Amino acid sequence: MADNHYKLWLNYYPIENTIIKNSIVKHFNNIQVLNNDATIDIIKKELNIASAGFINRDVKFNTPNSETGLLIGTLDKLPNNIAQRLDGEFKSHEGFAIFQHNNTIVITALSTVGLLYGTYNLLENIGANYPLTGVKNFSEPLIQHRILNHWDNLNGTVERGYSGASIFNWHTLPDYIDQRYIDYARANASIGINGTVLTNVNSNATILTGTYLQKVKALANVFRPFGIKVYLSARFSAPIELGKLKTADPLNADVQQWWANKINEIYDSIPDFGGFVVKANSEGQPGPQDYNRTHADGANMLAKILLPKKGIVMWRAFVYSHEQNEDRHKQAYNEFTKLDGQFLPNVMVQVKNGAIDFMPREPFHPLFGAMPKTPLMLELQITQEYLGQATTLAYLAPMYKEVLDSDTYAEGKGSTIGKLLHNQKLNGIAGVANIGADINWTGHLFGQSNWFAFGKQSWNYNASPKEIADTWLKLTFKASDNFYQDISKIMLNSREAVVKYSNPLGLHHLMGTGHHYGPEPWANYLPREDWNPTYYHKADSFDIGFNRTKTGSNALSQYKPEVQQQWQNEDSIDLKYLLWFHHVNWNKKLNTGRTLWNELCYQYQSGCDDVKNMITTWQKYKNELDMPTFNHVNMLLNIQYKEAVWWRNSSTLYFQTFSKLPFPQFLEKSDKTLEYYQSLKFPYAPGHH
Ligand code: BDP
Repeated sequence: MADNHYKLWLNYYPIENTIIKNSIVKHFNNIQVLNNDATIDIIKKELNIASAGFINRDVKFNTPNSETGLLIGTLDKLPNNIAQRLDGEFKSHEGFAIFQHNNTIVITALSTVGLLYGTYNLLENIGANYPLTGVKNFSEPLIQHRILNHWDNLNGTVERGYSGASIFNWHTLPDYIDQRYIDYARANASIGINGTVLTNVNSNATILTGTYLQKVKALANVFRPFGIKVYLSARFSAPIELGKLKTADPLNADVQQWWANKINEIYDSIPDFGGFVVKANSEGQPGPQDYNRTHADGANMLAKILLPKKGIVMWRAFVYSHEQNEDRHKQAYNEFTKLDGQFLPNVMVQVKNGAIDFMPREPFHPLFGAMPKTPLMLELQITQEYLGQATTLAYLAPMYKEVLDSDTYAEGKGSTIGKLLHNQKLNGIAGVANIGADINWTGHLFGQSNWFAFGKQSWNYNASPKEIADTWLKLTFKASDNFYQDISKIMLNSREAVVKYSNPLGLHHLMGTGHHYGPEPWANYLPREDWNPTYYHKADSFDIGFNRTKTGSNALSQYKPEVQQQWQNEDSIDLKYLLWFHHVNWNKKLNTGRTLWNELCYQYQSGCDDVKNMITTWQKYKNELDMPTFNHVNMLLNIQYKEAVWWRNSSTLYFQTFSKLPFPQFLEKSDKTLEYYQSLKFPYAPGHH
């Protein structure tokens, strides 16, 4: 049967294993639910949908004279003898426990949202074919705020979105509640996402008008029972644009009053409104520095009003200074570390994983571990702005894990970013969404796995990318074990393949300017020097790479000494960061046995070979999949291969104009010239804004 994959990972495919099937029949035959609210209604509905899919039957609640198969209730409602087992265990109202008591499976939590998470967890395990006997699971989120950031505009476009228009239809809201909103909330709740910023960080003040707030309220009402709060991006100059004030100076009394009134108005409609994300004084956005105030002044002005309402401010650290001769890597750190300790307790400074901008690979952002008195929020990108967008299969869980496991040494060895976040009193992880109105939500079917992984990893930063991939595959495709194993391998290697054929050895920001899609390492025509690829690779006839050590920009000094030690020496640095920190001679012999030039060529080639292997592997399963699904991925992989070759050929030809060295034997030669590639005027240019 053709599958359009609208259902994401919530397929609830029929269970074929008879033992598992019988046990589900038994447990679903008498379900007792001890609470009652809108979230419980969702739980019941979900159980019905799942049961229809898994065993083609309705679930039965409160069947008389029959043993309870599934007992769902908050801890305070459970019979004492069962509740005792968990006394004092829960630290979070979102955590859940699933266990067997005699013949009954029990799902419990402190809140009904916890029960919802528990229910989804049980259904996921059934979907992934894990047996129910002896089920035991206790899970609590390690991070409080697990938030999607939509870069969605009010006109329906999505900045850096590659999967169709925005799912939020501001035109028909609040009267029209699209089924999509409900399905979106289901999907998010099923993976533990508990917040959503509806609007682009490049914000439009219109969202804060009364008319639009009614639309936001309608969405908040849909999302609330799923445990999802809504947030908005706040345009700093809104008091001028909407309030007709002459200034947006955060220390001005009228400005403060305007925001206080506005925030009251929001909470009147949405009593559990989450708060604001703010992009200020960055890429032309207005902000407190327009009035000679600091980021802390700006953030605190909003935070002070939000504090009694339990709202938060997520103040972005993605800024660059006007000092263009300062390495861009250093700018956010320089701006923000001096403000440590000045932010109100309900402010998080939202920091991208790396110091430049969501490159396929970056060393971790030096702000992590450098602001001990300020809660930081990690910002990851789910949409593949710099990773081939929606034509590329790049499973990002390994990248997220690499970031979360990065050791900052802030409090000695083992101060990983995941742990640092967890230890903050207030913490969160944001993911820039890859969701759009395409029927399968994410354009590339495998984009769904990144949304899924983001939820799982922001709940538990220790979660294994492999396990997440394996589960996602089983929930997404009905196929053989061989398929799951092979495709899981493809997924786990896929992001590395993109790194190799586009930004190998620590090179970065080599993409076409504007569209951020294909290669344009030669571009040097943008008004800000640090927007140009040539600024980043610094290739010349002797060397290539950005010297960020003491003898260069010394961005390295922003890291703790132990980290500096790992990266300061071009002989011992992990090759994946080599050209991020060092300007290295083309002929330097690396520990791979190859010279830098040959290694560079090798990486480009190896990335292309990986994509070829992905195609071969995918094609092995042609007969196991429905045709549209097979073709969708097959065609995209073939596009990806062309792109990989485009990156390889144009980059190696271009860098050869500096190295003047011959291509090694193993490099597949280009049948086109560098001039040809340079003359391409962004032939694909998707998502160009
Ligand atoms: C860059 C994007 C741009 C965003 C900006 C941001 O190209 O569209 O507005 O990040 O995060 O990566 O603010």
